Amino acid sequence: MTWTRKSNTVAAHLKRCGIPRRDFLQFCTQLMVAAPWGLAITEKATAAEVAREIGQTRRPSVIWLHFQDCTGCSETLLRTSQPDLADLILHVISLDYHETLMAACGHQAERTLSQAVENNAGKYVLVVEGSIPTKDEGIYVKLAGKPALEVLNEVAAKAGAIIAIGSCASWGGVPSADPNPTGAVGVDDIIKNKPVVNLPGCPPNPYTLLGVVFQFARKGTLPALDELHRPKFAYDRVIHDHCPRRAHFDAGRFAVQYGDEGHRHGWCLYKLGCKGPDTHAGCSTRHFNELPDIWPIGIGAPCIGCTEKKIAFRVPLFEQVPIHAATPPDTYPPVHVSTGSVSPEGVGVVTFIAGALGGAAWVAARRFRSSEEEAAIERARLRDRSSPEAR
Ligand code: FSX
Ligand code: SF4
Ligand code: F3S
Repeated sequence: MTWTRKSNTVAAHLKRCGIPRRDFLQFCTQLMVAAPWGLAITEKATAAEVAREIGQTRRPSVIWLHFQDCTGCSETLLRTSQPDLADLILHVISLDYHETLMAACGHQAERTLSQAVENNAGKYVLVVEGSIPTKDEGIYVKLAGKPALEVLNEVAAKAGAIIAIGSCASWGGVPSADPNPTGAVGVDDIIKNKPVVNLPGCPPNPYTLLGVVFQFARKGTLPALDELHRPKFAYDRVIHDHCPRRAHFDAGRFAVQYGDEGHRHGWCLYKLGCKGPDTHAGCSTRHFNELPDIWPIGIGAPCIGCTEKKIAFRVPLFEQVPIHAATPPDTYPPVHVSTGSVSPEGVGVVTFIAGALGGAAWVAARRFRSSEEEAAIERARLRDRSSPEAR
């Protein structure tokens, strides 16, 4: 069969393979959630409109290179909660080379790579997973006898777009932790003549990757990036701004030890070293594996700042990050106001000011108390109340 431009669209391919439209719509909904703004293909009112947009797109050719990594980035893409969805992802993109997933090996694998590069030269999306060793002429990772550095330079030269998936490919990640024995660096330390989109995270959200791939395939453009070359649509806010445990932080309820009362109650993990206040990522609203609460803080583990170049694998796990914006609720008005003989307007003003000042002092005093400190204070209060002097 001769492939025409039209017959190789996502919609035509899905139809040919008998993939249910329901699955495709579910996938498009996930994409809309992952990129509610900032991506031309998902800025639509309904999943059906996103499906129409993506359906008309030519299946993007993706070449995926692996260097120093744990394969978590590939896992996050394909370890969906429903096998059908993982299958669908492999239908909507054309994954032309991926060492872990393809059946080919040896010379056949080498041929697959060179064919994938030649067949779609200038158009394919190069996805790099893992850091690149640069020490000792890059001998620590070799593919077909060539150092990773050389393979990366060759494949990047003919790529239409380059995406560094994961913290390792973005800036070295785990392998670059001190003392960085292999001289591990990220892709944009090597490739200087083309833009590289960084999708840090250990691992990152797979829909962020798919959103960028489809934006490029459909519009030929890349989304707006921040100063670390991360797409703004996915890395515009810090975890702390929309963390479900934020109310506990504001109220001064902290876990201080794994398994303590505060931890079991789902209180804030700041005192366990949570880096959420300094970490730009969307994990708190876009969970993994399409399952509610499947993300670090959701399962009781502090955020390690895996999307930040200067935090993960650099700052010790239990070290506390500074709070840049100590926000509310220092000025909450009291919920109950007492009335006296003065005019209602006067009462309002006086109680508001007193409440605000008292509330601010109380909240400030409580804010960084742990659950155990709280418990000790409560025990002392009860002791005082039951002492003979108090009676
Ligand atoms: Fe692993 Fe990817 Fe972490 Fe690195 O993710 S999940 S070590 S970012 O390169 O496989
Ligand atoms: Fe959530 Fe961490 Fe902020 Fe606590 S410190 S509210 S756990 S992001
Ligand atoms: Fe990483 Fe923190 Fe999210 S550790 S996965 S940025 S919660």
